Amino acid sequence: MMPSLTPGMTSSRTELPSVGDASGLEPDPRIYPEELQLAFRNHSLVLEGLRYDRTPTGMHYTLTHYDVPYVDVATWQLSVGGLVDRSLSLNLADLQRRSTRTLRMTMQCAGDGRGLLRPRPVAQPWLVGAVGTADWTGTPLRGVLHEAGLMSGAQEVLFTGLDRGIEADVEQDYQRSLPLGEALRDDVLLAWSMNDAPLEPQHGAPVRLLVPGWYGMAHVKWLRSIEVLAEPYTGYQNARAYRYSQTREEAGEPVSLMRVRSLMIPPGIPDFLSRTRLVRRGPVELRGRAWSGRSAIVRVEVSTNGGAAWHAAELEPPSSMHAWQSWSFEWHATQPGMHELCCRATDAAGECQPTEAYWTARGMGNNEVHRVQVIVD
Ligand SMILES: Nc1nc2c(c(=O)[nH]1)N[C@H]1C(S)=C(S)[C@@H](COP(=O)(O)O)O[C@H]1N2
Ligand SMILES: [Mo]
Repeated sequence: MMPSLTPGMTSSRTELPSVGDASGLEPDPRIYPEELQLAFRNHSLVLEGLRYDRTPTGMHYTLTHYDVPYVDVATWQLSVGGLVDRSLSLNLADLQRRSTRTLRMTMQCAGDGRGLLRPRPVAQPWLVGAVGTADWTGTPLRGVLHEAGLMSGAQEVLFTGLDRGIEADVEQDYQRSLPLGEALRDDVLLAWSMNDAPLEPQHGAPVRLLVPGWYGMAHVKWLRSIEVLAEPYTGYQNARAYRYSQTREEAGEPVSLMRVRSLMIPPGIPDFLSRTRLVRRGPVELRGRAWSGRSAIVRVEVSTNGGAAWHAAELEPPSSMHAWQSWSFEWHATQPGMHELCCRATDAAGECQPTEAYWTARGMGNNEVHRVQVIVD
């Protein structure tokens, strides 16, 4: 049941080891060593980190499909080409001379919650917390595209990173495209700074794309080229990986804007291994964050009995249009014993987090209610 990584299997692509069966789904809740290896490389936000409106950089989640590339800023260049009047080649100083903008933005990986699914899609086994909020500084992409001059027939913009690897037997650069209309939004940035400091290597240094509202996969790190296309891009990350589908073969809908979500800061103190919480009898302040890339959050509710009854939480306005909102709820913990605390948010479009997992074959967009086990002492 537990295949191990096979050392030295590098001679031919057909010999790359695979985990689980061909469907990529695993009914056994125990994770494979290969998933654990990914989990160490790609860490989530510790839930107590939800206390900070702006996530300290080292606490911000990170997700890298292949390797973090080593980039020499002194020689780094960003090329802009394709359906443009003039191709550009820009270095970091060229970008930083342009108009700059800073925005506070919440970003979440589309795969967050994948590890909670049954059966489980075998990939990065996020539980909860592949999310963070940072102040990002950069220059609007729109200005750069206009300087290059868009030719008629331009439809999409393709972003390529400096990282390369193999997924589903396809050797590839990490690439994602955006529809032209999204790429021209004035809040889509070429960003070189996170939380008032130069980007750290794992977050895409020297320059990454930022697309507020979209799940993480759109925010291409270690940018090396921007290419304007006449047709929708059909590469792996757009056409196959980030899809909502019931089987891995089915095309399904593309993953784009973040679905409504909320998380709770676990109250009390944790048991080291299980993370079950211990709280004292009496008033307990429950707090957390809620966000949606689709529309504003209008309501957050809390349940203290596993979702049998829901109560409205206090909701604070966001510190910025693209940032999560803080919520709080005073719980009177009177009954000793085990309790399951839950939170769920509803957005202005009427979307509410489901009680059951949102299951897709690639484990995208699972926004089920967040549950925290607590023992009242
Ligand atoms: N070049 C490149 N960009 C990338 C990725 C990647 O693997 N390579 N991962 C994407 C995914 S899936 C996510 S969730 C975010 C994570 O950004 P972070 O590591 O800065 O939190 O980066 C996105 N941009
Ligand atoms: Mo992601």
